Amino acid sequence: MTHSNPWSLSPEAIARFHRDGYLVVLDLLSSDEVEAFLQDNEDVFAGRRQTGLTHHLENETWARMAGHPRITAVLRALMRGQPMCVQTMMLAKAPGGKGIAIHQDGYYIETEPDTSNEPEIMIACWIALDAAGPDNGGLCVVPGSHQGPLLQFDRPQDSAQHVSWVHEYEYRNRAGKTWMVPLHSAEVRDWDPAREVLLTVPAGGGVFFTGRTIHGSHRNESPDRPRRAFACHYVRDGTWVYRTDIQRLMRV
Ligand SMILES: O=C(O)CCC(=O)C(=O)O
Repeated sequence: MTHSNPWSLSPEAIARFHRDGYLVVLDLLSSDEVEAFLQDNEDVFAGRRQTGLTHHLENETWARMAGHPRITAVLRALMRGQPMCVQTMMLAKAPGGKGIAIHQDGYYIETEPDTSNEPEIMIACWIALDAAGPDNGGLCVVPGSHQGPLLQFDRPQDSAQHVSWVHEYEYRNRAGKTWMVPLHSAEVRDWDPAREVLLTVPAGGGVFFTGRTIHGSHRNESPDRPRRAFACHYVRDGTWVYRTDIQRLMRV
């Protein structure tokens, strides 16, 4: 973890990100910023406002959060280029709520070039809006997993722990050719659970991880503590995203 000023990441923090495939920044947002964002999204948590993956393109608060100067300063340092926001997600997990099986984002967001040579051309920023840890379904990562390939995957194996879905997406290449690709919720096959690190992140803290880093979350086992998080995924400018539903990138 780093306690350094996230406006200017230390060379050690940057090196740790490239070694481990993730970096926790404890003080990404102030408590006032977290509170204001939670309040602004009360109707989302109450189910009165629907939000798709591109809600930041129509909602100013989400756009401002995706382009928050602290987040973009960290991204620029880690990505070594101009970040472009691909998608944004509110990940609210009430007590008892299921997690997202352990996966690599490069499977859901295929790009050209892909993430094999430089995993950091795709980076997620996952922001804890509540203190998040092992008991309430916090984020987990497999350190160093970004240095390997995109792995084989199955459907999530434990339906009590993890959500499951199937969806067909339209893809379009740079030349304009389109085709359909069925995707499903994925769980990496044959991974070693002993390598999983269950992160503890305070509200306002963020986790940055690459498109290859194995990560996910488990069920919220807490009786009374929600785990609300906001996740933004970015690619380096010039990277092609194949899925047409998230192809309109936002410069941040
Ligand atoms: O918050 C979670 O449960 C998992 C988040 C995730 O998989 C992601 O942001 O890519």
